[in-house]
Amino acid sequence: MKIFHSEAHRAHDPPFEVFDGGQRVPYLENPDRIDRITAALKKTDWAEFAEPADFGLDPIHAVHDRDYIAFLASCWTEWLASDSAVAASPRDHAFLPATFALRRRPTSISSTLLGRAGYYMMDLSSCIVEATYRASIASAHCALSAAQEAFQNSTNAFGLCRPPGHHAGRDYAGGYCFINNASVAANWLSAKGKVAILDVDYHAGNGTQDIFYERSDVLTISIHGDPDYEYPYYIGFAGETGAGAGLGYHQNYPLPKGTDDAAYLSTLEDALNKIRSFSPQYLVLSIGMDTFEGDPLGRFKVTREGFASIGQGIHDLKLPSAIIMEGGYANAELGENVVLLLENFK
Ligand code: SP5
Ligand code: ZN
Repeated sequence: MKIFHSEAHRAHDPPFEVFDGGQRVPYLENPDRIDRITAALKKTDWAEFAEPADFGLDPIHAVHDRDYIAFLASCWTEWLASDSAVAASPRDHAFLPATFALRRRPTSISSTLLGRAGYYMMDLSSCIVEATYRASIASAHCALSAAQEAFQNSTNAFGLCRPPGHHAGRDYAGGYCFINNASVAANWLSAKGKVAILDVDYHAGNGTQDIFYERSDVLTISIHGDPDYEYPYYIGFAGETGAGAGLGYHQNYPLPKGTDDAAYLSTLEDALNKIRSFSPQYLVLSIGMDTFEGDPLGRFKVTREGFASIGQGIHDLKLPSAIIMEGGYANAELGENVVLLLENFK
């Protein structure tokens, strides 16, 4: 299986993030995650590493707001220019606003850097540093390359994306995500045929949900911790099933704390049947290993055997699949967990 990977992710390494209560903690979505996954894949005899192709910005602009992408491109340099303390020790800093826009159709978006940031960022867990923009574009190109492989060779491919993408919406960053890699890939594939996106990251794929909410040509399904107790809190509930032409083409499966393999797999079966009834030509699979019993951010109890069964169940769809890396923060087990799921698709 082709594994699309770019070293551009490595320099995107914010020194901290901010947890609830204003606690500064080391950034959990760190470069070591990719090193662990790469090391585990290199031990197999089927992983074939490749550089992503350069798709430019067009397929990214097809999903994201132009001004938002321009904001991502320039905010670090603007911040550096506006603050001498940042310029003096850039590596100790990460760019974040402290005021956030409620989406109430403002008559204008403040032109100040922090005003734009509060509009384009939804939380304190997607820190921007110098390398963030470049890493995000390369990450999207890994996803597009996997989609292209699924299309051209009717096969499965893995976009080893970092930063992840499923919390980023058309015009906002959030949850370590800046560009919605899976959505960019799915939108690109949707010009070739019907696409289903299945998101098995522990967190609700709010960005993906938002982007396709009014479309019927891309079915979106997310299985995740119930937003009644889990981030991103305000989206991902069972009653959200699409709107307008997209009504009936989105499905959330919010699950309780402590969800184990058996409970997870029975929900997955339901999701897979929904995908079968849609009869798509392609699958975009957002994988997050933060459903793992040992994950520091998750509250599910999925085991190693669980990941193997999840992979097997999804592979039974027999669809050309672009598999896209999202979250998973138990770094010591992350590589093996990815391989356990992925080896079904080799
Ligand atoms: C891609 C992805 O998995 N993003 C997840 C972003 C979650 N950020 C919210 C962090 C909330 C921290 N809560 C502290 C719980 C520690 N036990
Ligand atoms: Zn997650």
